[in-house]
Amino acid sequence: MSTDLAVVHDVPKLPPRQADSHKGTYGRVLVVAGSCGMSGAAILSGSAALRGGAGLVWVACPSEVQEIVAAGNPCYLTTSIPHHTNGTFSPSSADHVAGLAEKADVVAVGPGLGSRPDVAHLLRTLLAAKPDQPAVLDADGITSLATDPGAYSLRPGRLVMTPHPGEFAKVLGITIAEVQARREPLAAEFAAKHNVVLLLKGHQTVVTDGRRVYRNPTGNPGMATGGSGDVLTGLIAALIGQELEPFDAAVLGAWAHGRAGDLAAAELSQVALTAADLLDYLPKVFLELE
Ligand code: NPW
Ligand code: AMP
Ligand code: MG
Repeated sequence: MSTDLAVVHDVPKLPPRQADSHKGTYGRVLVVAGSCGMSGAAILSGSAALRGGAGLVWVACPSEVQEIVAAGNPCYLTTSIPHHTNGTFSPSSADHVAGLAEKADVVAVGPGLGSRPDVAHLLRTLLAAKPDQPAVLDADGITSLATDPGAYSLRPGRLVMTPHPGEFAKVLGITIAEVQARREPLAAEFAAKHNVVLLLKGHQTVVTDGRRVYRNPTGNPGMATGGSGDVLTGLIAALIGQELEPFDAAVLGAWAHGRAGDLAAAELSQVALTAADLLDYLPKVFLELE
């Protein structure tokens, strides 16, 4: 199947900002992320959406971590998701999140949420509520739904999924070695089957919609550090909020994320690189793109 894919070489650009514009012009992003112990994932994704140029970012996180997440960045808004005392979500939590998504242009869902049946229910409710709204699904958002794969098809043509090989292996029910041996054909088959954009992370990240494929040349092993992927999730959502189509946003997001990692590694070393550094180097990447 991969031989039939059109290879994309050009990285799309964001449209230039117009003088007569305001924050509503650049997209309202809702990030649904975080949990006790993984509040950092929500902070990184929300901050990346801001660094990616989103006009307004809301981070919806479990109420028990809202204060921590709010303290992580003064530039996004936070909103809490009600939950049981053990951290799990009820059906009304799911309806609450679907209601929050009503006013967003794009949602970014999954980092640090936990991989559990109640998360799967919350995500199915959210994805089913607004099928035309673009969404980025990552991390626990992807693995929670492995038992409900029909949910991946709930936003035809509007969903970007960003698994690492371990997450994709769980979704497909195969080993990580099997994923790595056939990265491109497996990604393309999945993308075509569910009508999603599939971004398979790692050395030479692959982005495909089942018809086209982009092989990302940027990035380095310094990015193999906790939270790197959470940054990518928010970044891609921000690019979609600025009117890029999901495939184009995934391509530009993968390229810019890797480029930020390369610029950061050149000054800070691959060894010392952290996910927060990716946020700090994204501005240099956007300057290069202007
Ligand atoms: P192994 O065993 O290491 O070789 P998980 P996670 C494999 C949140 N985070 N190539 C890996 O393989 C995330 O958002 C929160 C090959 C292992 O088997 C998630 O919600 C942070 N294999 C949650 O934590 C910072 C690869 O996948 C498995 C691979 C769990 O996410 C950290 C691990 O996957 C984190 O982002 C590759 N390139 N990459 C925070 N500060 O709040 C991974 N694997 O169990 O889903 O663990 O990726 O850490
Ligand atoms: P995650 O595992 O979800 O935190 O995502 C890790 C991010 O860092 C992905 O965007 C990967 O493509 C990137 N990354 C990790 N290791 C490498 C590597 N060896 N070369 C290039 N990019 C990498
Ligand atoms: Mg991740």
